Amino acid sequence: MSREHDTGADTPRVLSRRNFLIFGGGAIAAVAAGGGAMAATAAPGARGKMPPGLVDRPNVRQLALSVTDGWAGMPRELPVIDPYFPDTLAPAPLDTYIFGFRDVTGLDRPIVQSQAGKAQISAPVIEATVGEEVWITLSNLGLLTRPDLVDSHTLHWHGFRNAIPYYDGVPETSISVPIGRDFTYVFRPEDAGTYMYHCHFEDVEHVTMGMTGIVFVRPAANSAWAYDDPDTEFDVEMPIMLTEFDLAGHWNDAHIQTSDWTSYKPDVWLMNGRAYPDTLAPSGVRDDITGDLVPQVGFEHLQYQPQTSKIRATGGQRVLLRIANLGFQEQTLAMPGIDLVSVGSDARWLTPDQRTVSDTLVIGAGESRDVIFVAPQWRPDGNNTYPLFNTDPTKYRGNLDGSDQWVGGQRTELEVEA
Ligand SMILES: [Cu+2]
Repeated sequence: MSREHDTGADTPRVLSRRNFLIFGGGAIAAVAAGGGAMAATAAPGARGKMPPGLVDRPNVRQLALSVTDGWAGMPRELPVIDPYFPDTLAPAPLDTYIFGFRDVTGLDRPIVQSQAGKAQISAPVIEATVGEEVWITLSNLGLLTRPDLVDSHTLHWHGFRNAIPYYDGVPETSISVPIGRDFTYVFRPEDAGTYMYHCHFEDVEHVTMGMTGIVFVRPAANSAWAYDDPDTEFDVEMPIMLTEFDLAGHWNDAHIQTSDWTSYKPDVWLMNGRAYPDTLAPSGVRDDITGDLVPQVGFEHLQYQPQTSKIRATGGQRVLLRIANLGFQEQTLAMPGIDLVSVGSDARWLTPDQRTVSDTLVIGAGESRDVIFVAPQWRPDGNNTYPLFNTDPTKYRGNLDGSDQWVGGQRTELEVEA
């Protein structure tokens, strides 16, 4: 397989990181530091829990996210890609350099600081309800493997219809958060649906390095409806964030090499930050004392990819898939034999005559879909798993001996339980 890995020396068309920092990022960071005095900020090491008790009134949901770098683990079955994978700088059993968000809500500040270098992919799901205010304090903990990179970060709520520039997280027009500082974003969601969030600072790089997450906005009427419509009622919901990794780009970032992201060529395709078969492994949890993510036994390489994509339901239950794509490619997913009813598209409710019923859905980069299906009845013959997978056979790597073509791709399954 031919791959191009540009050192950047012959790509004057592309604004390099350093040029960006000189011409844009430096000025932006200065604005951010100045603007931070107006907004809610605190120096690291200040007392209190995250978020630091900014407001005390009803209908305000307060969350805290930190941003840092770290290491993730791709499937053990993946073939070597010399020299990019596995990355020799990675601490075992991890193998791939990432940037990412962490949920640090409720943690003491020194504990938050101890999570520097422990990013996760994909980012924690943010849940909100129409009528609430959502305050999200973002703390930039810096990058431990690349202390030379003084990148700021932002939180951009993708698809949010009531955005104002101040809280929109686009650094060219607004605040970004420098290393060692906090900034609190305030949102007032008015429209139910499945949204996304991502960092918008050098966003091609930061997004593909792992700074992507899903936002659920629930209707005020009923938290078990996807939209303000009883036809969108569900029993079980599953977020599925689609992304891809060009592993050479991740290696380049870890090894202080420049990537030309215009030669982006993914090697693995992820659901919730994991490639098949890791998509099926159980979710990890956060230890609220140490602040650390704790993997399930036997899945230590998934410590920083805590979200499963395995769907579990009993026969007849209504399952809502909230699918978002923050990769750079369009993807087609299929669930053969299951009627997927589209009830929302890009966080917009679909009227009954706009809905489609198919076992296949197409989702472009930056788009989201809400689909509901009814789980089949449990079968005593033991055939109770139904795959949900990317239909493009080139978007898998396969394993070493060719016995499992699906390894490294976007594939999960529904398991119907008795
Ligand atoms: Cu960022």
